[in-house]
Amino acid sequence: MSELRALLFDVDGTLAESEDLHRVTFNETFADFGLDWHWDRDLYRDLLRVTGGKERIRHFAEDHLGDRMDWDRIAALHAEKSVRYRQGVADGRLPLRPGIETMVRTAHDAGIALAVATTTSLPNVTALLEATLGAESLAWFAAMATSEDAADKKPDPTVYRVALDRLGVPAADCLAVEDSANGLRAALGAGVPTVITRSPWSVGDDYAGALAVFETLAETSLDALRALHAEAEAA
Ligand code: XBP
Ligand code: MG
Repeated sequence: MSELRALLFDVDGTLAESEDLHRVTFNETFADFGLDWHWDRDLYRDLLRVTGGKERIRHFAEDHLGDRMDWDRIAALHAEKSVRYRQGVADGRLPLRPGIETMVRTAHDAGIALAVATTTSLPNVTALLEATLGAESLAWFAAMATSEDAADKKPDPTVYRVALDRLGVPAADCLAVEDSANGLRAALGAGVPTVITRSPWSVGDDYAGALAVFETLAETSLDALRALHAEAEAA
C-alpha cells in the first residue's frame, strides 16, 4: 500500500504563469539580434507544443521560415533571452499561481518531500523561488530535475525519472502537478499520478489520465490530494 510521500511540481504554467514573460523576452532578444521575428500570443500558444526554449527556436526557424539555424546561434539567442527572463523574475514580474505557496508550505511542514520536474533551466527555477518564496525555500526542495538533466524534453518522461531517482521515492508514492498535456504525458510516462491546474496557454489540451483537473491549487488542499492519491491507489 503506497502513501503520498512527495509532490513533484512542473514550473512554467504550474508554479507561475510564466509563459508570457518567456514570450516577451524571446521577442526582445530577437530584436536585439536583428531578427524581424515576433511571436504573438496565438503563434506562441502553437509553438508551446514544442517544449524547451532552444528547441522552440529551432522548430520556428525550420518549420515557419525554412531556415536551418546553427545550434550555437540558437544557444546564444536562448542565453540572452534567459538573462532577460531572470531579470524580469528578479524584478517581481512573476507571482506564484494561487494556492502554490500554501501547498508548498503545508506539504513541507507535513514532511512531504518536494521536487521540481521542468523543461526550463535550473537558474530559472531558483530565480523564481528566490523572488517569490525567498532564498531559504530552495532548501525545501529535495530534488530538482531541469533542462540540464534531460536532453529529451517533455513529453519524454526523462526529467521525471531523474527527479524520482534524486528523491529516492517510488513513482506510485508521488503526485505530480502539471498544466499541460506534454507535462502530463511526461509524468504518467514515469508512472507518477498527476493532477492538472489549467493554464490559459494549455486550453484545449487533452488531460486524459489525470487524477483531477483544477483551475488552480487554491481549489484543493493537501488532505484532498492525499485522498485523491489514496483513491487512485485503491482503484
Ligand atoms: C515549459 C517550456 C519551457 C518554457 C521556456 O515546459 O517548454 O521551454 O516555455 O523555458 P514545462 P526555456 O512547463 O513543462 O517546464 O526557454 O528556459 O526552455
Ligand atoms: Mg508547464
